[in-house]
Amino acid sequence: MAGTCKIVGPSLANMPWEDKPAGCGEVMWRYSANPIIPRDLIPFSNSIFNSAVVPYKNGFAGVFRCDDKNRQAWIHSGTSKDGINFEIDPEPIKFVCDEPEIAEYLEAYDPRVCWIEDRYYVTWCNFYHGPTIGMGYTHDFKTFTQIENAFLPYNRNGVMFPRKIDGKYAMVSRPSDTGHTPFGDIFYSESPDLCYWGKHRYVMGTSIGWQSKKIGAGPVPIETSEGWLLFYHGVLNSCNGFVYSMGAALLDLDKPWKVIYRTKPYLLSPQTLYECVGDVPNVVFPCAALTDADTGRIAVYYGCADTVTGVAFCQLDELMDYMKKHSF
Ligand code: BMA
Repeated sequence: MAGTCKIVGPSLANMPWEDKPAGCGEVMWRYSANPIIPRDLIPFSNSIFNSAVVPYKNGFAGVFRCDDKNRQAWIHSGTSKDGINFEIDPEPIKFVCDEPEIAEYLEAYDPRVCWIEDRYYVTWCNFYHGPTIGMGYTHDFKTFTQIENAFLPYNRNGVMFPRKIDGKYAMVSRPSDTGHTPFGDIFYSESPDLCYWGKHRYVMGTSIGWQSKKIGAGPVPIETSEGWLLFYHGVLNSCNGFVYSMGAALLDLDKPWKVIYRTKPYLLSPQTLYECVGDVPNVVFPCAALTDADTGRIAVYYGCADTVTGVAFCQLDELMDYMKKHSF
């Protein structure tokens, strides 16, 4: 059961969950039947990976990155009764948008979904003369409305906070470049209206080892009694290419650009066959988390080797203890 640090949010008794296997000494453990979404779940997909899942009605819904057999990236809507078995719309999301200037797009990838007040906001890596943060919202995962891109190109990994902070919408993002971006730090920005973003603050940058090349925010930050829990990806530039792993940081509740803890070791790195072998080998890329406030249970959805989707679990108390012992 939950201990001293509490998740601030609703209970989620029906969340997909498995207890830690006997003998597992890690803070995070994988779902036993990973990957949960195969690359070919819909007819024209090459791969289904960096995707976002949220609680919806009595089950779950989400926005999924599906690269097609032209090898173009699109985002698709989907639903699930149990958070493990998904039905994904074979057609990409077509946003309703009254601004033709931004409505045409070449690709869309790495979605995050965030419930704020009365709707689900979607952020994704959009193309507007280079990668930037696309934004839209839905009430029902059927009709999606596109609003203004949050930032100028080049930017990736735009992740909203699930409530206003100091009266403003809040987002973390990772300014980047046109290509595979051999650098990258996380910044915080705020907006009064989801159109104009500013008051940019530096949150954290690269560090040693697994997070030495670039970092980027993962799932929507989880509000806890001790701070915002942010899972993020970190990249190592090995002699065989980039290696993407997952860590976590705890950010100040009122000033989220202030980092309280940050894991020095990774929490999950590519070690299984489906994480090490695929279209882009050695990638663990978290994009969503489900939480149960009653028990402190957390399920993280992550892309595996840019090919399939997996789930890993942890317990808030155990993670907090670990972060306190293994932070910079
Ligand atoms: C990043 C993004 C992700 C991808 C990762 C590993 O730059 O493009 O979509 O999962 O690279 O290839």
